[in-house]
Amino acid sequence: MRRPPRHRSSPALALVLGLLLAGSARANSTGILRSMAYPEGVNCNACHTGGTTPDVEIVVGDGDGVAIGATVPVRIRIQAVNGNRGGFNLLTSDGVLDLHPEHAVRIEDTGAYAGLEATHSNPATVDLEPGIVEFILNWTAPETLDTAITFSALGVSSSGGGNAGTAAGAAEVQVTTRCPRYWPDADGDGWGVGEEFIETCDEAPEGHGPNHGDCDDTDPDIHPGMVELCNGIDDNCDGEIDEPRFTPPPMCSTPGDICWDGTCQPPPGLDGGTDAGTDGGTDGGTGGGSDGGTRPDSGYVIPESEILIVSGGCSAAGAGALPLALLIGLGVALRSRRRD
Ligand code: HEC
Ligand SMILES: [Ca+2]
Ligand SMILES: [Ca+2]
Ligand SMILES: [Ca+2]
Repeated sequence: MRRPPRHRSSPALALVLGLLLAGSARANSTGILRSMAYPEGVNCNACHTGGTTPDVEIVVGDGDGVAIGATVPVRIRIQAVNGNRGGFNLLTSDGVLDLHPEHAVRIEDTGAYAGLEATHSNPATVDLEPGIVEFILNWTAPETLDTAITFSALGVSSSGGGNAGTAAGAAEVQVTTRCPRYWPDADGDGWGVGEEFIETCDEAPEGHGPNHGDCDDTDPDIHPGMVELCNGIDDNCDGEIDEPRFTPPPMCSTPGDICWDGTCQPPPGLDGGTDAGTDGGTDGGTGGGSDGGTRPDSGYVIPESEILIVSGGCSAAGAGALPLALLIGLGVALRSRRRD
C-alpha cells in the first residue's frame, strides 16, 4: 500500500493529516465519504497527485428533469485519462440516493448526509464504454417541485496502482423536478407509445400510462421489463428475440437446453446428426454437414453477446452435454459481466 504524499506543512496540519490517515487509510480504495473520512473542503486531490485531471460528468435520469417522487439512475462518468480504473464521491442536496442493481457503491446511511452522499465501494474499471469509468446508482426525487437540486461529484481516474499518478476532476449539475408524464397506452400495461405525452400532477389521464417504449401496444404481456420467454417474440422490447438464448433456467426449464427457433432444445450439434462442421450455420450447411438437422453445427462458436449470466449455474448433466466452445463462452461472459 502506498502512502499519501508528504506535505511540507505546519505541525497542526501534520497532526490533522495524521489523524486523517489513521482514520482513512483503509477507506481509500473502498471510497471516502466527505462527511466522514476527511474534513469538508478537502478534495481527493489532497492525496491523489501526479496524474491528468479527468473530465467528470453526472447524468441524472434522461437529463430532462425528473418526475416528483420518481426513481431514476444517476451515472457518474469519469474520463479514463490515467488508467482504466476510478472512484467517485457524490453529494446531492435533496432526494434519496440508493443502490442500483448494476453497481455496488456505498451510500452514507447515518448522520447529516444520510441518503445524500455516495462513494465507490471498490474502484470500477472501464466497462460499459471505452475510455469511461462509470458508476451507476439510483436517486429518488423529492415529492416537491424544485428547479435547483444540486448534484456534485468528484471523480478520480487511476490505474490500479494506488494514489500516485492519479487525479480527481469535479462536476456539478442542477436538476429540476416536474410533474409526471403519461403516454397513450392502448393495452393498459402501463407502457405507452409515441413521442407525445401529457404532463400533469393530477391523476393519470384515461388511456395513458406512466412509461413509454412499448413495442406492441396491443398485447399487455409485451413491454420493456417483461421476462423474455422462449417463444419467438421480443417480449421485453429490447429489439432482440428470445435473448439470452443460451441461458439454461429461467429461459429453458431443462438444464443444458437452449432457446432456438422459439423453442427450448438441446444445444448445437446434439440433434442426433453427425455434422462436425464449423460454419456456424444450421446443420446441412457448408461446414461439411449433412445431418439434416435444424440447429448449428457442433463446432458453432456461440457469440458472447448471446450469453448472459447463468443464475444457479448449469447442472452437471447439462454442462457435460455442452460443447467446449459454449463452456468457454460462458466462462468469458461470466467474467466480463462481473462488476462492482
Ligand atoms: C487522505 C488521503 C486521500 C484522500 C483524501 C483520498 N484518497 Fe483515494 N487513495 C488514497 C491512498 C493512499 C490510496 C492508495 C491505497 C489504497 O488503495 O487504499 C487511494 C486509492 C484510491 C483509489 C484506488 C486507486 C487505484 O486504482 O489503485 C481510488 C479509486 C480512490 N482512492 C478514490 C478517491 C476519491 C474519489 C477520493 C475523493 C472523494 C479520494 N480517493 C480521496 C488516499 C486518499
Ligand atoms: Ca401499452
Ligand atoms: Ca427481447
Ligand atoms: Ca421471447
